Amino acid sequence: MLKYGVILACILSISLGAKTFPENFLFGAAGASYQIEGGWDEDGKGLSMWDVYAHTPGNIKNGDTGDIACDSYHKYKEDVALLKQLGLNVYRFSISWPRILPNGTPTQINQAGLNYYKNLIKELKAADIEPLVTLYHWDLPLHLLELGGWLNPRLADYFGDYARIVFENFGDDVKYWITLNEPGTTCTQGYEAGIHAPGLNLTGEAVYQCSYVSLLAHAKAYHIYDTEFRAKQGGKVTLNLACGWYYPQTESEEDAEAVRRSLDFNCGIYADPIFKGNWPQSMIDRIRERSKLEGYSFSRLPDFTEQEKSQINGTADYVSLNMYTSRVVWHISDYPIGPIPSLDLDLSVGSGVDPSWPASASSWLFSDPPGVRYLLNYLRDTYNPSEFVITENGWSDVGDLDDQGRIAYWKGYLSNILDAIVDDGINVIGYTAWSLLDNFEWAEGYTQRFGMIQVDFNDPNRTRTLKSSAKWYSGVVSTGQIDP
Ligand code: GOI
Repeated sequence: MLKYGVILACILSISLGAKTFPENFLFGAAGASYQIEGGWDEDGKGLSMWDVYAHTPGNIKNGDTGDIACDSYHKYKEDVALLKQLGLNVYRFSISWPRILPNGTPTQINQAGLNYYKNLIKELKAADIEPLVTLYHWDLPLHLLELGGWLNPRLADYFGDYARIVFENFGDDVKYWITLNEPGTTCTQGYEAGIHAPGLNLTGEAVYQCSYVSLLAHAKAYHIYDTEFRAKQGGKVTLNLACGWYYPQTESEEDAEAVRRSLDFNCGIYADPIFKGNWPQSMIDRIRERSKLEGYSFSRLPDFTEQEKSQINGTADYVSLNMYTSRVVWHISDYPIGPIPSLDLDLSVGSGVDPSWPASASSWLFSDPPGVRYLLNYLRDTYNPSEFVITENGWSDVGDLDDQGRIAYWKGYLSNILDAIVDDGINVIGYTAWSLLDNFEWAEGYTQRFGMIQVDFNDPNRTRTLKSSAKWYSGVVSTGQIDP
């Protein structure tokens, strides 16, 4: 009966012109090691900077940690069964660097760590679910933090050695790789704002050094894949980009400039180097100028050598885009030079939101569905990548099972993504919703929930329960249409 209903609905909607996602579109969900695995000190895993940061009192709401999280280290089979039950065909997860290399270096390889991911991938393959794997989603081995973390250019070499071990072990089964998740978030929240690990407030300086080192590390891993693995493994590698969309507050030329600067400082900072071989010109010019006025003999934004430019240029086989929200921005006439430089002073943009946008439980996240379509068009026009995967997009609330706010959000964003595909001809080949499970939301602990599946963090079993949005999303996946 239900089957005929679905067929009838399909015929009706085709005749009414409802749009359909492409035949082989990858529909899935995402998660990340520190946010879901737990098992923080099990079976030979080393410490990451997030273990230490979360264990330090005062850093995380309610003193929460990722020590157990969703316990996916033990419950991964249940996670895969849920993905399968929902009919999803791609799972985005990340590998914990210190679970495989306890001190971050190849001097010790933890077989139990390799086995965990081998088993997870085997389980996914058996369920016909494509793994989309992030090598690094913020859990840096502590030893490498002590060696300078993302401020030490040698981190690129360490990351390359780690990437090689991952490609060697899993590359036969993984065709979509992401090197680093949202380097911009680590560099701004971890080194500028100091509210993510490693908790440093080295404003206006470390943020750019961190971005520079992140790009070197990404490029190192990309070329290792290219020269040692691509021919036999045939996968794709990219750097993840977290971009928002920006609207000008007024029609003025200054506010139009503020939009361009916001795109450059937040998105172009990584997209320009990997697609065009250098920082956005607005960043080069502004940071050099302000550094000079501050008395520096060099720019706080590191210059790339010609060799580095060519090493970084062209290191994206596809775009992995995390997109959540939009901002309304306005120009601030250049901030006066002061004793403490910062990215905000360099950027000189004010920002807010449109009062009509629904607010989530996260202070920064508002729903503006058309923003994703504008952004996809902008990225296509600016960088002309061959394909896009939207690797994160999601909504936070406080965890209710009947999560109508999340459904409304995903409905709006997916409709706009579908319009971008069908009407604008943009090659979006996949979408992994953030997130499969409620999980450890970094500095917010477990106070904000992004999952389509609820996890009971008070229950030692970490019982998983489908929310309304999971059922709704499952319908989209099975019909390829937004409102079947
Ligand atoms: C992902 O990062 C991540 O990959 C996942 O692991 C994670 O679980 C998931 O998202 C969900 O969070 C109030 C201009 C205070 C400057 C409001 C505009 C600070 C600063 C709003 C807008 C926003 C998600 C910090 C990407 C960092 C939150 C990137 C989202 C800082 C604000 C702002 C605000 C602003 N971002 N992050 N911020």
